[in-house]
Amino acid sequence: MLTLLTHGGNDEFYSLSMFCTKAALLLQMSGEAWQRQDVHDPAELASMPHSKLPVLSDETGTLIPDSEGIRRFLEQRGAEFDTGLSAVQKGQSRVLIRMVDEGLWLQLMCARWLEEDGWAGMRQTVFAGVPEAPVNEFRAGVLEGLHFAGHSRFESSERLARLSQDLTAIEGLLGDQRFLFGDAMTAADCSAAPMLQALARPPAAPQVVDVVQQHPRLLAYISRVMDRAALELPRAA
Ligand SMILES: N[C@@H](CCC(=O)N[C@@H](CS)C(=O)NCC(=O)O)C(=O)O
Repeated sequence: MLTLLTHGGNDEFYSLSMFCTKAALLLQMSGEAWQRQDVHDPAELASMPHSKLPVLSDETGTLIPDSEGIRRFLEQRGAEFDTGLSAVQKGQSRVLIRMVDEGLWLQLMCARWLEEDGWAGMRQTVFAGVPEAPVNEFRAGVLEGLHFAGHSRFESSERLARLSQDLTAIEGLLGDQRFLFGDAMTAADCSAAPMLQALARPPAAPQVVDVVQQHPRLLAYISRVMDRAALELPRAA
């Protein structure tokens, strides 16, 4: 059986990491037998390839890092995530996935780690009970990364304006459809729904949550994907 190593969740999130939730959705769509195991020990996290989660452990104990690495691994075993999509739609899906995983992800990092009220929420959830010094040191590293990427150099209002543009674009692609490419879930939904959900509720900063709340069609879409996932996805062993 495959084991997905994940960050923990709570009542609001299957996992506080949207990439772990993405990998769980991909595994569920693949039809493979799998279980979830949460990693709580920082030393165990540090020992993972890339020192990040999600990581998939296969039947031989081989570790496959990164949600896109996990997707590729599942496809190599026969899974199809974009059944029925044309070549153009497959191209659109790839563009969308990169935009979500790499563009909206930076927005989420700013919303949770940079904005002070987002960070206060992180201290009460993800880092509840964790001593101040190592958490602050880790945050400083994240903020350095956001400075290098450039996102933290913008005014908050500029970040919010760009977020609004991106959400409007995704809402336009979704239109009246149930999922991003029609009536059935595809790989793009596995990326988009968890990321949008993470932006739509704390610990994302309130001003970011407010921007997402202005997109009721996206909110309905998030529920469509994630409410079913909450019922179907395995809980941590
Ligand atoms: N590109 C990776 C990103 C995974 C990722 O950023 N994981 C974060 C949590 S959302 C993590 O484990 N961070 C731990 C660390 O940086 O120490 C994917 O798609 O899986």
